[in-house]
Amino acid sequence: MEKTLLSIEQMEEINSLLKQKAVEAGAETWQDRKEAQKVSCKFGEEGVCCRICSMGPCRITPKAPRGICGANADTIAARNFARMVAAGAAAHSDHARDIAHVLHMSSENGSYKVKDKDKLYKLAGEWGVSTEGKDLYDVAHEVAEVALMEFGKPFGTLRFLDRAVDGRKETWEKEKVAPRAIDREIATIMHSTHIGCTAEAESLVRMGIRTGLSDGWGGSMIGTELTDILFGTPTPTQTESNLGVLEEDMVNIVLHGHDPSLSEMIVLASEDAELVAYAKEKGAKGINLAGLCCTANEVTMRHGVKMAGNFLQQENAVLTGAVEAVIVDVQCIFPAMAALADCFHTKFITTSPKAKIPGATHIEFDEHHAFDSAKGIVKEAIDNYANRDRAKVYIPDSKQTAMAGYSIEAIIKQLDLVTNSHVDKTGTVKPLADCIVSGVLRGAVGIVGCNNPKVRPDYSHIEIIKNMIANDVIVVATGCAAQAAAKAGLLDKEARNLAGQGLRTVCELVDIPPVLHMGSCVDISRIILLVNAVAKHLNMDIPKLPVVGIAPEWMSEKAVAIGNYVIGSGIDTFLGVYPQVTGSAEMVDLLTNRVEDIVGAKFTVEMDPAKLSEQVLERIEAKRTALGI
Ligand code: BF8
Ligand code: SF4
Repeated sequence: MEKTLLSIEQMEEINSLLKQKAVEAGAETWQDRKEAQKVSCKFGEEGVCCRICSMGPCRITPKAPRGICGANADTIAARNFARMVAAGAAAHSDHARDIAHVLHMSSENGSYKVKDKDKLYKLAGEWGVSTEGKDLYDVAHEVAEVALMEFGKPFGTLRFLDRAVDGRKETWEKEKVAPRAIDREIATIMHSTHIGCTAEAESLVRMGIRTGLSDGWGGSMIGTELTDILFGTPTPTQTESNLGVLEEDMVNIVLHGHDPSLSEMIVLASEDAELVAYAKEKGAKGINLAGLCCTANEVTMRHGVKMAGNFLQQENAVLTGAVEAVIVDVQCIFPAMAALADCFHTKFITTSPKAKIPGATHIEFDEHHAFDSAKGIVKEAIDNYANRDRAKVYIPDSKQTAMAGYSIEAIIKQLDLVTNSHVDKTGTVKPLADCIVSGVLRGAVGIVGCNNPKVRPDYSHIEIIKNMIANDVIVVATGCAAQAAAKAGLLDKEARNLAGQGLRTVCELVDIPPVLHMGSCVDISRIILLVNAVAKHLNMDIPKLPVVGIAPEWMSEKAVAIGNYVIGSGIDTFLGVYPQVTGSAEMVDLLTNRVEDIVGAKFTVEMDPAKLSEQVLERIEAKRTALGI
């Protein structure tokens, strides 16, 4: 037990040692910049600064309660919030669009192939794409085309809404928040928040939910499905986590970003015999890949690639002095990484025209020659091995074993271990639903999202997770929250010893850890579908279930889009960091109260992880009481 768990204090001690390395190297890190940004702008913090037109910027104060056009605090905060949703949905969905294009270019002899044929054919069936007598790749291309149409189709609502439990569909229709085409929802927000359009906070909140849903039940869901089709549906995989996964005597490559169409090819290239031999020629024992942020989640789920860490760990990876290349694509990449890499031998390689960063080495990834392109990038890293300055190397002695890769399919397979096939159908969520109804599990929470220096990084994730499992609440995690859990050892099966008796028994019977790694942030669509499956099984709408979403350290616009689709899906969502709307009493009331009348769920904000945990447990028990279970 001792060896698998790492305390927050131990993590912080490692961070301080690495910070010391930064000082020695004359390198700046996020802690320095946070210090320099100490006095944050109150107007920005409260969401009441508007710079939507060039008559402004206008800032709301008691003496100036309206901008030049007359917009008040409610309008301004609501517009700013809605634009965050639009940007977040755009990021997730544009990632998904790229994956759809990759599926469209997949072929028998190309770099990209179909790995999960069953999933492709299932989706083809769901979308009415005929498969009979057709070549596998013709089906793949047609499915990709249908997916691409979801972004801009002129009529109707998103296809995946059909998957939802009846209560959700009815609510979305009644409240007019059923998303139409994904791009359309994003464009509508940009239009409606232009000067002189919507001034009413409630309608902006509704638009935010609809656009959020276009991400959760659109872009993100398409991203997850098509990624599984191309690269395989994740299965439980053992891996290791934290900076101790870097190797002294190997070429260390850190993969950072989000899009598996790059990272999958880098994984293949790093296993290429010719390149491994080349690395050996250069004096290394081989090539060692490690992931950061959501890319880590993607490649660990499908290949067991080790995880170097989460969002606020990205600079630490370079500070080890042992990384030959950080290869990035899109999202959550500090622009500061370029200057930081310059203080070491590390090559910071950008690959996407959507995320160019000054000071980086830009090698554009060519998806049409994906494998060769990836090989070229990996070769850059190998060539850099000779430049490593051994005197600067410090690889912390910390790595925890972790289980990752719990797709819904994988979870159901584990649940089948306790399904009596003489009585019940296998391949369903019934055992999970039974455990919740009987009270063996009090409920389930999804813990997701980023790191944020506004709170003690990783501490909130870890404390809340521990509190949940100790109280027999099973946890599913994605994104940087999952990485925090991994670093602390909470994704190890042994962590079941920290669980309450009910959860521990379930974990033993079903052979799972108490915290299930379900993937990247795009894969929150998996969590939504799992909850939806339980709701369908129990024949009730999602808001009734003792299920809660928590984003203890969220920071990105993507997280705002996610929050909106999680509440839109009927799941109460607890945030550990305040959204920038507090300058508007109406927005606070809408998000933490009135929105419940619209979609059956609302936000709660609490920065203290102990108090937040208590409130979550109370909410779960209140839902149980209401159900009479
Ligand atoms: O999409 S949890 S810091 S890495 S935004 Fe970014 Fe936040 Fe991490 Fe993945 Ni998600
Ligand atoms: Fe000011 Fe209105 Fe322009 Fe915003 S839209 S900057 S509140 S004038």
